[in-house]
Amino acid sequence: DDAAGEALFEELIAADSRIEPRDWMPDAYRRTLIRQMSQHAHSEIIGMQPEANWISRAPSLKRKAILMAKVQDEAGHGLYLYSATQTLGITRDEMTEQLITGAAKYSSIFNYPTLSWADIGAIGWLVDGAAICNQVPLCRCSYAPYGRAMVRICKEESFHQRQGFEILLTLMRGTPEQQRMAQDAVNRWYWPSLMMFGPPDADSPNSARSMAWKIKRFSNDELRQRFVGMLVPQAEALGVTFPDPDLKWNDERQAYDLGEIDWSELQRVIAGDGPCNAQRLQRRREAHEDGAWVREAAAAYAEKRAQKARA
Ligand code: FAQ
Repeated sequence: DDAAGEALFEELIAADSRIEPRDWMPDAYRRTLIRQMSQHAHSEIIGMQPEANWISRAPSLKRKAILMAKVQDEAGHGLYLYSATQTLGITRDEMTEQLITGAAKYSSIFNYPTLSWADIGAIGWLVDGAAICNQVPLCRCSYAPYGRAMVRICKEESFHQRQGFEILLTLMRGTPEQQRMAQDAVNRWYWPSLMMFGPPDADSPNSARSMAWKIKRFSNDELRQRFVGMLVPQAEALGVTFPDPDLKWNDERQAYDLGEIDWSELQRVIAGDGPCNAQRLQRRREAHEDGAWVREAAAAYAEKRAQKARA
């Protein structure tokens, strides 16, 4: 019954153990996981678009092959995450509907344009870097299917991040124009990558409960801080700077002080008013419509097989 289920749930959470799909769980726990995991899946799928924009213009065959593999990895991440989310009792069709009608969120970061080849480097380094910082703790998420999906996803993201770093390193060792291109991409992606961690803790309505349930292991600000700490030495190695004159080491806190983040920009982009929101959703809707014949053919084939089995 519910009382026994709830007691077991609390016990498993307190013991840092895992909740499996068939275990009893509070409705709000289920809802918050469906929310976060489906948004995460949508982010992976929408996140294919800014990078796909450069597949046909990659500077060499090798770069093109690597970029195609990366974009395919993102599709794979989206698919595992949709499958993991389905274990909570929502269908793939429902999730797709929420995405293409604009009812569901996806990460703000994928609403920015990719203006030059250097953006592919900056995305790998900064966006995949932020994704790793946020997702490594999710490998220990209390909901087991999410944690398990994250293990493989994080391994692939680490490769993506090194790939981005290496693109920027190559540009920074190139001509002055290539160096300017790399610096310009870093200037444009730096602040949006910090916004990927979500609003500041004081304005994060979901954090306290998600941390108590051990879905999130660290707060938005803690992870953002950890990310900047990781980036600074890498930026020095690359020879790029960040567009934050107030960024400096604070000896007392043993952490970097950051300049003011423009939170109104994050709110605008989440609300649908970023540079590419309309284009991203439009493309996703077209892809869904273009795939209608595949879904119809698969359904017809399944029906035919079922009929044969009955006969
Ligand atoms: N964008 O109360 P909180 C990738 C929403 S990485 C849009 O703090 P929470 C890899 C939030 O949903 C990107 N919305 O919420 C890749 C909530 O709205 P709701 C995906 C945002 O959940 C790389 C409201 O604001 N990663 O795809 C954002 O506790 C390269 C209040 O916020 C994940 O999804 C934002 N930046 O913490 C792919 C990781 N920030 O739902 C391709 C999993 C906040 O109540 C290429 N997710 N919101 O209507 C998480 O860790 C969490 O959901 C947070 C937000 C940290 C994003």
